[in-house]
Amino acid sequence: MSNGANLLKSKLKENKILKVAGGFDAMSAKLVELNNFDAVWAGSFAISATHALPDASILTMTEFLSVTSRMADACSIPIIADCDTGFGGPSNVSHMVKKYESAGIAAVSIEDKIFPKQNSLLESGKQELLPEKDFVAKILAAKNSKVNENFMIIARIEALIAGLGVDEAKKRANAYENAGADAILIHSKKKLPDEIFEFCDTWNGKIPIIAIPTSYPNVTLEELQNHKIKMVIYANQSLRAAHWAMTEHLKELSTAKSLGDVKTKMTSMEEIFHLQEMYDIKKQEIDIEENLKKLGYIN
Ligand code: SPV
Ligand code: MG
Repeated sequence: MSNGANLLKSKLKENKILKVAGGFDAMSAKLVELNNFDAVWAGSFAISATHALPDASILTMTEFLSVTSRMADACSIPIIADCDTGFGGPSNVSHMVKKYESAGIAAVSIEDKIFPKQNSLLESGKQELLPEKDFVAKILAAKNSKVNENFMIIARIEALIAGLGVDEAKKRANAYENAGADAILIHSKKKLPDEIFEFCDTWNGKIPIIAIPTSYPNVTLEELQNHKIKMVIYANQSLRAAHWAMTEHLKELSTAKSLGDVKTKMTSMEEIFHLQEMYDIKKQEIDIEENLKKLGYIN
């Protein structure tokens, strides 16, 4: 079964915090792998942005899966898919888990908001939670539909995002762990990690806790680890860095008299050839030619 899921499970047993960075296509996922991260986050914000569409449940499951499975094809490290609210009710979640697992994705994250959801960090966004029972039903459906025990169902709690406080977050974490979730992703939009730390220090669950420190970027890995966080996801920084680099380049190029005038930094074609394994094609061609010679088709 899926190697990514087995690999992620064994990494979670190591005595360290796992570092996960966002990817939004096969190339960015490969770059996450080449820079020694433990896994890739296929985030709905970044993937929606590459379609120039809002992160608001606009893309379909098939569209997200198509991008995410190309990321899995390109990488040996696990891919963790952000599946928003699970694309519908328990039956949709069940279908989604089957499709994502068979595409070689290691884990899916589903969040306890109402479909259609809006990005959690959107200023004055709509952040309405699903009743606990309805989200538990989705976890049960997800759990029943996976084949490999190691394929992870991550339950993402949005109680802090919705302003409902740490007690509601802990109540939901208990319910989701009891329902069979393999990890809890606790999200916050506060500028400091205080409520995340309070949750981690006072919740007595056994499954790993995951955090996305976009809104509290000054927190250190050591602090996260000291508060029992097992995985940190740098969800959207690679997308934003790519957007910035392209914008800077295109600004300069748009007024340049020649390409030679453009001074923005860019990767050489040679490096891209390596990333896309162009030289393997050359090796294959040599191999085929030798075999054609052996078979007497060419001298
Ligand atoms: C994403 O990266 O799509 C996430 C994290 O879900 S956040 O944008 O903070 O909601
Ligand atoms: Mg998302």
